Amino acid sequence: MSMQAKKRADYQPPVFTITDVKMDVRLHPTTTRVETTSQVKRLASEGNALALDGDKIQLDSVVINDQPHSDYQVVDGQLLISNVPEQFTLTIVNTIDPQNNRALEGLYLSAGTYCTQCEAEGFRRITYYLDRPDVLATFEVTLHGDKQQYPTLLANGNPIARGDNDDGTHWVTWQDPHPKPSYLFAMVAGDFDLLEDTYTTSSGKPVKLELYVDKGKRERGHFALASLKRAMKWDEDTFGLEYDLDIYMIVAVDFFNMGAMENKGLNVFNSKFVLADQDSATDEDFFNVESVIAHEYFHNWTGNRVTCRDWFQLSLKEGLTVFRDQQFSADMTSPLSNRIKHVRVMREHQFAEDASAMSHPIRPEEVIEMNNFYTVTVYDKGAEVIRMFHTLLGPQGFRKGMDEYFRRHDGQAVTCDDFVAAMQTATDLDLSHFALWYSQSGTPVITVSSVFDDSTGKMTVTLSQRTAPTADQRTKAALFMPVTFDCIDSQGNHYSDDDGLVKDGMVILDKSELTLTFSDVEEPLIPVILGNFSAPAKVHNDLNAAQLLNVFQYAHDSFNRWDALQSLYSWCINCYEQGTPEAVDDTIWQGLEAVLTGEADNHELLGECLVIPSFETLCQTRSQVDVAALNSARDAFCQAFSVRLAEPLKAIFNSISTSAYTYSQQAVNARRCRNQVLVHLARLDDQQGAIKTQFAQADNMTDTLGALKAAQAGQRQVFETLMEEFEQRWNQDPLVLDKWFGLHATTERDDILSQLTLLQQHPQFTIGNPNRVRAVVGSFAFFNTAGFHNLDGSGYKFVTDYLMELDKVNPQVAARIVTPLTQWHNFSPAHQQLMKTQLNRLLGVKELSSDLFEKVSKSLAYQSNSEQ
Ligand code: B3K
Ligand code: ZN
Repeated sequence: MSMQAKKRADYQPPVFTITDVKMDVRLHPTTTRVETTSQVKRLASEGNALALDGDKIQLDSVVINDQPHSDYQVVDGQLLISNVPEQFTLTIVNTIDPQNNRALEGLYLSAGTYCTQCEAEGFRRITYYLDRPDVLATFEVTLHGDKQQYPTLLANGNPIARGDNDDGTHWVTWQDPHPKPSYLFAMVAGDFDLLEDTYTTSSGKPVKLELYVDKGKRERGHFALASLKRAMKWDEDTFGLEYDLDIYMIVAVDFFNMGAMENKGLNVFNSKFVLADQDSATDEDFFNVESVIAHEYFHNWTGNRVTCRDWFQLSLKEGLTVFRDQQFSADMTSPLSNRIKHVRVMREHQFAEDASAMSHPIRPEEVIEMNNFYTVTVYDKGAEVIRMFHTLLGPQGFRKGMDEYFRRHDGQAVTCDDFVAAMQTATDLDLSHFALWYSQSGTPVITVSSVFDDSTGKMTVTLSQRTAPTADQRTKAALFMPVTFDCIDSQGNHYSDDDGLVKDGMVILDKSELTLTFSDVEEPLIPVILGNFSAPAKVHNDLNAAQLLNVFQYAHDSFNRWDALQSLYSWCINCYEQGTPEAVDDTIWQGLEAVLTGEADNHELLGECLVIPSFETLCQTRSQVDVAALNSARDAFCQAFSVRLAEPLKAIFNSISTSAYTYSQQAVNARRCRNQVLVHLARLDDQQGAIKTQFAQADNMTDTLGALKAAQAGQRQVFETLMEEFEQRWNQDPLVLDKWFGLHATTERDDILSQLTLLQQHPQFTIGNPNRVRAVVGSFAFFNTAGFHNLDGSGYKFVTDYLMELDKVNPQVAARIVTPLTQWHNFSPAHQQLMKTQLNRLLGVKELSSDLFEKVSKSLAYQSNSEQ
């Protein structure tokens, strides 16, 4: 494990490459034997030795061209083999220990299933190899395992042979004809329920679809399989992309560090993103299953066929694939709620990352631990950048650019620059300035200022942009941004600018400042910008409450309408924070009442508009946050919201019927809206009955959980009772129980730490399972505002103590959960001090992982930067 940063600028092409690999793997819990035979070829003259990556493996022998070779040494985790020919066959035998692999990287054995996770650098835990994405080889893998315990033996590609051995084991040989980097390698062995289907591609090729789930979970797999078929069809229709093997397999496992992995032909999934039925999964779970299934499938082209040259280019595949899955989900469900979902992720998490010590461009410049860079910046901001290409080029231009990208680079390992160059062929627009999005970190702020001259009837609106310095980069330049622009008056009339700079509702902001002029204006107009969140920016647009309500009423863009209410809520909460709640006067409450009554039947928009901005989102427009003050201001506003709007809220609640469950967009919108209303109603004393009734009568998990969340927000007594009932019902179902763990961990109560300790003693809890750990400790650190930020420092200490344990087991997950601590700079000095104390404790840990080391040390270094 190296604590040394690698730099993007230091990329060197490989000195050797490997073209074909044959592996023979004999599974054993603690001593799995791996024999790897590779065809190795020298590409460049420098250096004599072949340097192979390896980690936590025991080397048994090295053979070159059938001759034992002893001229090698292991230095800093690398196997250096000297005196090798220009081209040769290399056979390495080594042993690994899957059972004690609790980091869940490489080959591991958990809950009776063997599986692998190789991205980013996990293959080196299986054998010594050129473990870098620009070395592409074909693989043939023979897997041996006990026939009774592991009737299913899988690897990438197509099965070509199988047989039984005399000792009760059996074997299967798999061949993947597509050259691939080692990070896409996968093996699975276990005893599963299998769901099968076929899909015929648009050119008429049949593909076998196989979904492997835990025994007894078969019925929960149908939705995932149907989602896969929808994704396959969509990619053909939208991008002309077909699947390229005879078989596509998905395996769901319970122990997994993240969502899923796009291994060629053999995706491995966290069971959370496969298993779904109406009893056990919420609408959101269904949505996530479909979107992750699609995401991994789409990687087959954007990631696998065209892969990354080096890990700094990660956004090449991730940003693009997230954008593709977002477009798919929008087409399958609804564009508006999807867009709002993306924006919430950006505002709650990505903006916070950009403002933290971990700030990095979507194409990072410097990395210590690659696993730390699977971030909201690389993924979600990366997808926003791809979306801007789509906006600027239009759907047809974008498709043309994508076609060119595949034409040029199919089968290659390439860079983000290559992607931009392919897109450039599809547009007259010069994309060189736009490409700054790849190298500049930080969130641009667009400030809108307007001047109205009563005497001339002229109005000017100036848009200016500025990106503040970030931890990783001091100087910033103006970005190239497509900015949606609309201008309205208090009656809802829309205006065009004199010079026609706004074209089709869009203006390009590519300088630090841009001014638009409007003539024949009778009152100050209201500029409405960044419709559909057309660029990943913050907006300062100083509109008052009446103007925000006008925007809600008249703006063309639904996202702008939703956003106007978000700004209004934020403004109201600010009044409560400042001790002037009366500034939220009757006209505002009447305006909000009009929103509720006017949109009562528009469940989609209303369901979103009834969500008060989260604490995390509010933090992004504030600095040095006094946590208790902001949290109680938010609570007080929510309380007032429930009381002042009780009647229209009740009317909406009663108007939405709860008919038998279906997963259709209309039904999802209705449930979301009704459950959101219930959260507000829960704050009223007389609404216990509604919650209990819903809990008792629900025929689906969405409404059950809706009742629990409402009770958590406003009826603690009821909450406790219902939670007990829920636990009894779902005690044996860990995936469902995670929801229960999460609800307990996010409940704000004085004895929360002893509650957390109890949760950790629950028979279903284990530190070895990332889903459990995230549900309990992750939920607490990320979302229990009062508990985590308690000014006695106990929340920070609790999380830190836990991370010290977790880091020894699973550093990747530990490094995720440390994130809220590293964002100390958002909070008031008293919090900062307490958080930094805990970060310092972590830094003092002997043998801290590179994962935690990178995040903690950067975070503490940021301290000295900002104090300079
Ligand atoms: N490519 C994987 C993520 C791998 C994470 C490695 N720490 C899943 C995805 O983005 O589809
Ligand atoms: Zn991905």
